[in-house]
Amino acid sequence: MKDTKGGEPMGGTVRLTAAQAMMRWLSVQVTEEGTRFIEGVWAIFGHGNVAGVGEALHRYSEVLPTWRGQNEQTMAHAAIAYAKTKRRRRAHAVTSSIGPGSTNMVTAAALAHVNRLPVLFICGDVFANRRPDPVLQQIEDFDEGTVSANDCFRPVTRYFDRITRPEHVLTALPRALRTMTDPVDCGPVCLAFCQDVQAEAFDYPAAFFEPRVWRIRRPEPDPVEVAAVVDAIKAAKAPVIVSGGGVLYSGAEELLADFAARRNIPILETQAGKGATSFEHPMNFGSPGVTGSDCGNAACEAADLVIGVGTRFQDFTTGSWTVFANPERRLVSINVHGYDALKHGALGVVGDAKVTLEKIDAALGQTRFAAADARARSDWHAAVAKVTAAPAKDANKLPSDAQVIGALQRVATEHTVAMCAAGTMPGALQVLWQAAKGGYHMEYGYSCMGYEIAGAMGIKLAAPDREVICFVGDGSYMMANSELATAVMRRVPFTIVLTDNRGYGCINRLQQECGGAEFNNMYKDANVEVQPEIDFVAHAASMGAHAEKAAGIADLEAKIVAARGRDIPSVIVIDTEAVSGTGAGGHWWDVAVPQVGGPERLIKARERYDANAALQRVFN
Ligand SMILES: Cc1ncc(C[n+]2csc(CCOP(=O)(O)OP(=O)(O)O)c2C)c(N)n1
Ligand SMILES: [Mg+2]
Repeated sequence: MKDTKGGEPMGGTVRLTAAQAMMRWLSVQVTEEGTRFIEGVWAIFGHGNVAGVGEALHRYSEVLPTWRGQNEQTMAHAAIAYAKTKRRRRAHAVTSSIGPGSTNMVTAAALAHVNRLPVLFICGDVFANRRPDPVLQQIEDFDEGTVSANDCFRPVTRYFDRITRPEHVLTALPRALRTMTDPVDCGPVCLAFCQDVQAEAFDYPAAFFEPRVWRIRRPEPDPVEVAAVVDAIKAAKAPVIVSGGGVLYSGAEELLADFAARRNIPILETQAGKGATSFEHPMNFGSPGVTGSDCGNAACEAADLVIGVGTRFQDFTTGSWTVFANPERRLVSINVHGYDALKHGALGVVGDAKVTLEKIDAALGQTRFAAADARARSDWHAAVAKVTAAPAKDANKLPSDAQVIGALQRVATEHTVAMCAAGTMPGALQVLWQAAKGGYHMEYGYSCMGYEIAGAMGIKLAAPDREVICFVGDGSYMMANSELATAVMRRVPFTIVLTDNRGYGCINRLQQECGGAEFNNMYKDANVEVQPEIDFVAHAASMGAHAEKAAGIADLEAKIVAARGRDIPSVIVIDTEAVSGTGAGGHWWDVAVPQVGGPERLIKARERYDANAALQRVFN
């Protein structure tokens, strides 16, 4: 029965194509604040989505905007950075044609999966009716008729569905939104949308298109688990808190800062958690592990209780499980997912970080620990000041990455966000960057080269009032830079600091630490006929960005400040040296060194490796 009121079908059914139904439905899924959960859709069209999804996006463009990018992977990076900046409360969709457009996004899906961030992949798929088989870009599996290129998304999405009938939209879409708005399961969703089905009509129930509010719930912890953790904290003498991304997603920043201050518990921030507590907070001891601060790692080594809050305990955080070295130490993990809460033999509490901390706090009474080592903390700040200080005026050598960070530090405000993903800078920033609250965005779950520029655009779209500083190495820039053109077109301003050290500096250092010869990382050690002279300024300028080269650290500072007035991205290229790395802090990282073979440096490296590996403690 068709029931119309004021021209709009009500109560009965609405005849739409499956793609039209999808876009219409997405346009009315809202957050508690009343904004669309899926703000809009990044799109590159091909035969697998132009006629179905493309037509539908055009039809609903007033209520669900479409944005054109340059590469499916980097469009998805922008989407992911947007969702991370919005603390998973809003997201973007990305649509691709079938085949290469889709598989271009598999890396981005993995990135979102590791980082537990919501993004909706709407991938064109082969014909459900199989009439034109094999359609252009169909991979054809010899053994399985239902396999398509989109099956690559299965291990890297939290929900995967293939829409092979128009009515599948009725079940697939609510499941997709459920996954993206669930704090426990939150992650990427792939809806593989058969291209013929996109265009097929169906009589959808009109009620399906009623607006729906998606509230992010706060799971309460089990009281017995809370009590066990409270007992463990009361029994401890020297606890530390490892503060991860979950603190930000649950909005537990203030509570955690206050909890730590009242009870004298040092906070160590992971890459995902950095910036939850301002660096000025007296209990902020920097970072733990491989890219840890000296005072932070000293606190970790002495700790008899490690309290993880919203952390996955990845190897950088734990120094591959060597940094929490006290033989008496126990591990507590507060996490919204049991998978993380029970890792490595931890005493776990499954629950929202904020609610769980509130309950632990209430039950702890007056528990307060001996004053943390304020001297170690101030010594650390002095060490940071030393490596980040501006070079002497007459210094006739290239600046280090640490000095580049120092330049930003001196001109930064409370609005500045430093962002990065791969290379030397993530470690250097975690150790050295003194972040104001909310002033840090690092993709270090997947550490994906090429996230940086598109990611910076995504941050700026989510937080227009922030000054976004994107650190990118020459290697990452070469891997993916083309969303710079998108940012120019869309007038999304941010500042890129491109550190050109002529190669993969961080991996070159790692190679040597592992006893290897310098090989295939820096251009000087690569199999090339001529050494490249890549003009990054000209390259970035060709896409319409404001681009210039900084003559040195003082000039870099001036250029960062000058960029603030522009409405387009600014790219500041600076030549840097590749030897120093982070320059301070640090801890062992498990990267396996060959067990047999020479030369001497390799044998020595393996001896060091064995000695460190013997210190690993992988179970509580
Ligand atoms: C997609 C991808 N490929 C490879 C790596 C491994 N990797 C990590 S950092 C790096 C080199 C980065 O070079 P650059 O951006 O120039 O930074 P630098 O260390 O020289 O400052 C490589 C190859 C990665 N993280 N991501
Ligand atoms: Mg480099």
